[in-house]
Amino acid sequence: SLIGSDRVRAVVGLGATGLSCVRFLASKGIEFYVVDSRDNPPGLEQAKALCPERRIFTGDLSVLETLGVSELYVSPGVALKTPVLAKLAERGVAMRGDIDLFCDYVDAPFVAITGSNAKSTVTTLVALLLRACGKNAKAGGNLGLPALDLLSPDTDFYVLELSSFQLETTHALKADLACLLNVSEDHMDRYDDFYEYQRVKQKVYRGCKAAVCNKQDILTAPLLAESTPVRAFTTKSPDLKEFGMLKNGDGAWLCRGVERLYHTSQIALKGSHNHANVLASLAMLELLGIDLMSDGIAKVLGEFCGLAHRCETVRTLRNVTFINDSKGTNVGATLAALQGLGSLAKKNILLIAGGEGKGADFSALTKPVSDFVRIVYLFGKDADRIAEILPVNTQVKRFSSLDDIVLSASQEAKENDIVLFSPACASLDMYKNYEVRGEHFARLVSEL
Ligand code: UMA
Ligand code: ADP
Repeated sequence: SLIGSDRVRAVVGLGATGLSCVRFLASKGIEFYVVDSRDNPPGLEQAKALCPERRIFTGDLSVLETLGVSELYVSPGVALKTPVLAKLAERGVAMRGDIDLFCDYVDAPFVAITGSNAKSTVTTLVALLLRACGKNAKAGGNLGLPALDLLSPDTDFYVLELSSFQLETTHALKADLACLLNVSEDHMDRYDDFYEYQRVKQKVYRGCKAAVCNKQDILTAPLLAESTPVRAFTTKSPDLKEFGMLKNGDGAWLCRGVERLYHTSQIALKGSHNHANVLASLAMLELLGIDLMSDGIAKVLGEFCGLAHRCETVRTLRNVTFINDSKGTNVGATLAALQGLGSLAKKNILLIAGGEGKGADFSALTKPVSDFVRIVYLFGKDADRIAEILPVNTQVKRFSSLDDIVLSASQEAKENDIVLFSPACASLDMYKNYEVRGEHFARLVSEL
């Protein structure tokens, strides 16, 4: 029925997502147009090999108004509020995305993971844990490999990281297991207000068969039929059936109810925010019917120390630890880094922040900065906006480049200090992406 000739389809955007849609539709023998607002989008040459050139339009989206389209596959980087798209939606044109298309065709169980932060870490960890238990698990989505490119026979589980942009264009997700990790402000340049963003994040639960939510974040609570199994995780002591932590000695036990599963000393990921991530992953595995105490799981937990640019220790020099958290592109991530690594007694963090703030409200940082940070170094487009919310007794230094900041921080750091690069902002004002920014920081630190 998807090959009906009554439907006129167009792929909007020719980046990673658009190309995956092009490949997929072409492989099914379905005809489509391709439109991108850029003159020379990244996927143009590859698209030309799969779609007649007369059906490809670049440089402007308004051509869509003349093509008689009924169904669009809109890339996540293109806002549905773009005037041409808004106008077409009003006329009844379906605004779909690659994930919607994935859901039409997927024939193995899939896990959908979203949240303002920790998506990539948890998606990767869940896939690693499933593989350690002998399952053929494929991970992708916002993580990098587009969802449609994952589809292949013999897959036991698909593990998808979904962004709010992808959820906007997904109408019938119906995941076998859905998880909303946390909700804090992000991408406020794409949403009218925080409520709109929250509503989009909640779409991950739509029609799901089982769910995992964060007990410490009410905005993640799902509204589901009583019969749908739900597991909650918390970094505090858990109730029956919940996943949580019980303090023990220098660390704590990760528990299911009162049952002790793993001690924090057995877990390579550090920081309480990362313990929350492990608990969320274990809760998901349980709902997928996996034995949580297998050797494979213990091995992965003992080895996986996180992805690059996420609270990654890049060097310890004269007893000063330099941490690259360039993926801290919003307030929630920097908050977690400060709470996860900070110590009230020591107040030993030198925080480097700034960049493109995406219209965020930075005020949630006032308290943790006051609690854990001795000096704040600011740079980038929204440095002034961050400066406004800093506590009056905090030393603040402003620089135009990261080079000068790293030099200054290395001179001012004392033994046992942590120099934390967690910008709370996107990188796009000064860098190609967060990775290039993080590599710049790591290089500067290595040259000290
Ligand atoms: N663009 C145009 N005109 C167009 C189409 C796109 O100017 O017609 C611009 C967009 O505004 C954006 C850029 O092109 O600046 C890329 O957008 P895209 O939709 O083509 O992106 P893809 O290459 O398809 O990559 C997307 C995700 N990107 C975004 O959501 C912006 C990737 O997540 C994801 O890995 C990939 O699909 C595969 O699923 C990246 C990301 O930054 C890592 N995600 C955001 C985040 O994590 O915060 C949501
Ligand atoms: P996402 O894919 O959602 O951006 P990542 O795993 O890439 O998530 O991590 C993004 C940022 O969030 C990093 O700065 C990381 O240190 C931080 N982070 C990791 N776990 C958590 C958590 N549980 N709560 C808040 N922030 C977190």
